[in-house]
Order: sequence, then C-alpha cells, then structure tokens
Amino acid sequence: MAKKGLFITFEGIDGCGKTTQLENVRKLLEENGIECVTTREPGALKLGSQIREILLHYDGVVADNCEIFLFLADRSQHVETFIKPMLTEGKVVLCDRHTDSTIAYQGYGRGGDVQKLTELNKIATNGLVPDLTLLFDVSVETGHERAGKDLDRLELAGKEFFERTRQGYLTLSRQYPERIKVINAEKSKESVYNDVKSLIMEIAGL
Ligand code: Z5A
Repeated sequence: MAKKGLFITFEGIDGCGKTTQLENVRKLLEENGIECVTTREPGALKLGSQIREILLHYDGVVADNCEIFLFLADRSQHVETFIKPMLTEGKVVLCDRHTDSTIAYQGYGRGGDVQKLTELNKIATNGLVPDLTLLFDVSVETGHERAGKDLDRLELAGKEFFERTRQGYLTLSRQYPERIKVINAEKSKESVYNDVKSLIMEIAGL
C-alpha cells in the first residue's frame, strides 16, 4: 500500500534537545487537528525495548558489528510493524532518532564504513526515507551539560567520539540538504522552537 502520512525524524548528539522539541511538535500538530504519533529508536516496541536494554546497559564487551546489527534489528521491526502502518493510515510519525543516528554514531563516530552502513540502513528500512529530518546541532560540551551525569554505555565513549559524531551529522546535512535541516540548538528552548515551528508548518501545510 502507498505511503500517505509524513515521516519526520529528530536527530543530533546526546543532550541536543531533540526530545524536548519533538514533544513541542506533537502539541503543535494536535492543536491543529493533525493526527500524529511519537516514537523513538532504539526501543519503541516490546522487542526493541529488549534490544535497547542490551545496547545501552550491557556491561560486557559489545563488538562493533554486533552493535550495528542490534540497532538495525530494532529499526527493521520498528519500520515494518509500526512506522509504515502508521504512515499508511495517514498519520504524521515523529521519530526520535532513525537511520542518520547509525551513520553518525556507528559510521563517523566509531569509524565504521559509511557506505556499507548506508546500504544496511536501506535493507533495514526497506527503502523508507524520512520526509524531513531536523538536526539539532550543539557543541559536545553543551550536549553533555544538558544530558546530565548518568552516562550510559554509549555515552561513556568520550568527547572525541561525540565530536566525530557531530561532524558526521553535519556532513550528512550537506549531502542531503533537501531532507536534513540543521537547527542551531545552542539557543534557548523557545528560540529553537521558533525555527522548528516554521519548518513543521511548511511541511505540514499549516
Ligand atoms: N544510537 C546509535 O548509536 N545508533 C543508532 O542507530 C541509534 C541510536 C538509533 C540513545 O540514547 C543512544 O543510542 C544515543 C545514540 C545511540 N546515545 N548515545 N551515546 P537515548 O535514547 O537514551 O538518548 P538520546 O536520544 O541520546 O538523548 P535524550 O536523552 O533523548 O536527550 P535529547 O533528546 O538530546 O535532549 P532532551 O531530552 O530534549 O534535553 C536534554 C535536557 O536539556 C533536558 O533537561 C531539557 O530540558 C534540556 N534542554 C533541551 N533543550 C534545551 C535548550 N535549548 N536550552 C537549554 N536546555 C535545554
């Protein structure tokens, strides 16, 4: 069945403020009578929540390819059993992280093969691509300050890792300028929301 809804993803390094803005967008759409659902990766569904637990809290060594396939397994289940059915129903799907996280973190951050990861993403999503991606850009310092002190397994990867990840995101935004819109997320929540709002109003036809 053909896709009818809108698929919008929220991306950026940890603590960039994307979850805060996703919630603002949900309210904006609902106030305007637009049906939407919010979701996230990893771990939106029952199967995914078990994968998320391993990804974020497993205390042993996780091989790089194992980490990649866990994120992709979560994504594949999420796309087929949740995102696509919601889009087919005509809903707007607001997703906290998606394919660009894998390219930015496992590719640019961890040094994985970006081309191969792009192909693997295509397999995991069966070719589904977001209609719009909001990239919340902040410095690593700001992100860490906002994220707080409880660091999970991935967050313990270090400052250089997050710097490479941030730069990876910016590279993606230059590669896909039509889809990925960079938002300066160093500003206040209200000011960031103003930028978000105009992009959302445009794509949602408000
Ligand atoms: N990951 C991956 O490696 N590969 C993949 O393919 C996928 C994910 C899908 C998931 O972590 C981890 O998985 C993630 C990438 C990796 N981490 N690493 N490392 P998660 O789901 O637990 O969390 P997260 O997505 O990284 O972040 P978050 O906790 O949801 O935070 P956020 O969305 O970036 O920010 P927030 O919750 O909106 O805001 C954080 C705080 O800052 C909060 O107190 C806000 O009130 C405050 N805030 C927000 N905006 C502002 C502004 N503008 N000014 C001041 N304060 C603000």
